[in-house]
Amino acid sequence: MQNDHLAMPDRLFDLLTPARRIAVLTGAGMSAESGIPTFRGASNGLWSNFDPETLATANAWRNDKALVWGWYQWRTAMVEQAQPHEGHRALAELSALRPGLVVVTQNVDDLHERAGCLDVIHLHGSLFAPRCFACARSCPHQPADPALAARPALRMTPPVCAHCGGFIRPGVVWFGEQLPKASLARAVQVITECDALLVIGTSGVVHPAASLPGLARKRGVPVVEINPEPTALTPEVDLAWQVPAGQGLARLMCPSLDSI
Ligand code: BV8
Ligand code: ZN
Repeated sequence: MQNDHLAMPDRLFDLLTPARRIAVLTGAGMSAESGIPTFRGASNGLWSNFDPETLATANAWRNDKALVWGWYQWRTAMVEQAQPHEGHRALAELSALRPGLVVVTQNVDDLHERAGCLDVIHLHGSLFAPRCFACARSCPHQPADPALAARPALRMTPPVCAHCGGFIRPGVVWFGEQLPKASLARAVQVITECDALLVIGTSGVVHPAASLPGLARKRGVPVVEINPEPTALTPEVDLAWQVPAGQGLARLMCPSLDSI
């Protein structure tokens, strides 16, 4: 075994090379190397200063919309200043080699799209699709003030809907809310029909997303996890490559680009 801790497991090629319909399930760890805190990360996790139950729920919004809106403006400012990393770009390259590749993401950022991935399913919505809490009408995304990236707990009054005067909410799926039906249905279809599944940067604790890899697994489709830490999904995967997404995916795509 090479002493390079990033050494690609030999089996990875055997599992991926024959695949023509690759599906990729990503979580917050996929954006970590772009500087976006993960949800459950040790020190700088998004939840380290806040508890999901106090912020990412409709009740939190009803109780303190200024705190919730300020938290999402902080996150939006961070994402707007972030850049896709080599792992995002490697997935875009892989999608050019395997045109059927679909990214199913739990993330609400736009880094996959900015890296060039053309088919991205957002299971948990997007920071860039705000809508009215009262009448559900979408409203145009306004870029966040870049200065907000340094102010995670600033309270901010949300804008109001031009149509009904209700408050505008982030276009994300909160805990206790149903996932968008069409996105979930297509994600189930894509993962049910894929011939290889990459699971990247997710702790596998949030449902129903965490149950998606099982749909591939039970059909005997190779499931490969890329995550520096073991997760709730690790026991179920065929291969756990414990490396960061950016470094691992870049290694996967180069120099072996033409042999995938
Ligand atoms: C639903 C958008 C049902 C918002 C998110 C009570 C009532 C209703 C439902 C429930 C309930 N109790 C439990 C549930 C189910 C609940 C759930 O699963 N809760 C969990 C906490 C137990 N699910 C829901 O509520 C879902 N809805 O069930 O509705 C229903 C039915 C009928 C009628 C009404 C309702 C909705 C879930 C969606 C919640 N919204 N996000 C926002 O962003 O603010 S979830 C949030 O967690 C993010 O989307 C995030 O992506 C997601 C999952 O977390 P991960 O992505 O895995 O991130 P995490 O930090 O945990 O892990 C990071 C990983 O990356 C780690 O493994 C780390 O090792 C790794 N990593 C770190 N660095 C790197 C890396 N990997 C690679 N490279 C690196 N460099
Ligand atoms: Zn409205």
